[in-house]
Amino acid sequence: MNEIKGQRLHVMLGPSQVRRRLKGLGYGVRKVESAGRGEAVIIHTATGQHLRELQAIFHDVLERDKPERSVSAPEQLIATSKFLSLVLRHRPEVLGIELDTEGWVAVEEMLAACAKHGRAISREQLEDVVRTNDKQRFAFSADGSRIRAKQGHSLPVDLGLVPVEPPELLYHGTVPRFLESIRRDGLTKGNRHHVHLSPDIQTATKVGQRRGRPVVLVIESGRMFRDGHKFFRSENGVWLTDAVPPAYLRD
Ligand code: HQG
Repeated sequence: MNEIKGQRLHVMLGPSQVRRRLKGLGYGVRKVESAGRGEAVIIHTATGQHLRELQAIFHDVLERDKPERSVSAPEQLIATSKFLSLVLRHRPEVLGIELDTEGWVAVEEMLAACAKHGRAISREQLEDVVRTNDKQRFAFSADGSRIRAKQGHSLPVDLGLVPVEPPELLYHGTVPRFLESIRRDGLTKGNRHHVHLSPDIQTATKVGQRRGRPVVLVIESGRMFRDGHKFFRSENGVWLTDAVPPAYLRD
C-alpha cells in the first residue's frame, strides 16, 4: 500500500465534519481518513504557526479527549479560547466572517457562524471564556453586542492604542534558538503588529516556555522611550512596540 507521508493528527470527529472545519484552509492537509466511528486521522505537513492553527481548530476533539473521559470545563474553556484567538486575531475566514477595521464582529453573527461550522458555542459559554480567560484576551463592546481580541492580531486592525511611557525595564521571553538572530537584528514583530514585551520576568518566562526552555531578555525600554521609540500597553497589560534594536537589549 502506498502510505501517504505526513504527520498524523487523530481527532474524535467524523471525516465529513473534519472536512467541514477545514473548508477553505490549506495547512498542508494531504488526506482525511476515517479511523472508526466518529473518529478521523488528518494526514498533514503543517509546521510552526500552521500546525498551531490546525491544532487550535481541532483542539476540542484531539485524541486525548476520548469521549469516555469527558472534557472538563476548564479544558473546554481553553479549547474555546484558542479557537476564538484564531478567529478574532488571525483567520476569521475559518468561520466565513469578517472583522471591522477595529477588529470587532457582532456576537450574534459570530455565534451563528460557529454553529454553522460545527462549533456551536452558547452565549453563556462565550461569556465564561471572556470572563475567565487567564490573559483577558477578549473584550465585549460596552453594549455587549460585539466582541474582539484585545491584542495579538496578525490581521490589520486598528485597536486605537494610545502611546504611553513604559517602565525603565521590560522583558521578553524567548528560546535559545532565536538568540543569535535577536542579538543581530533586535526583536522584530514577525506576523504580529508589534513586538510583545512583558512587565515582569515571571510573565516573560511563561511566554518563552510556550516554545521550549525559556530565556528572558531585558529591554531598556526607558532609554528607548527617551530616544523616541513609541510604546503602547494593551488593555490586558502586554507592552507593545514596533521593534527593539539590539542596542537596547541588556547583556
Ligand atoms: C522571536 C502570547 C528570531 C520571539 C504571549 C518569539 C505573548 C525573533 C517569536 C504574545 C526575532 C515570535 C506574543 C528575531 C523576535 N529573530 N526570532 N529577530 N525577534 N523573535 O508568538 O512574543 O497567548 O509572535 O522571541 O503570551 O512569543 O497569544 O511572539 O519567540 O504575549 O495571548 O519570534 O503571545 O500571548 O513569536 O508572544 P510570537 P511572542 P497569547
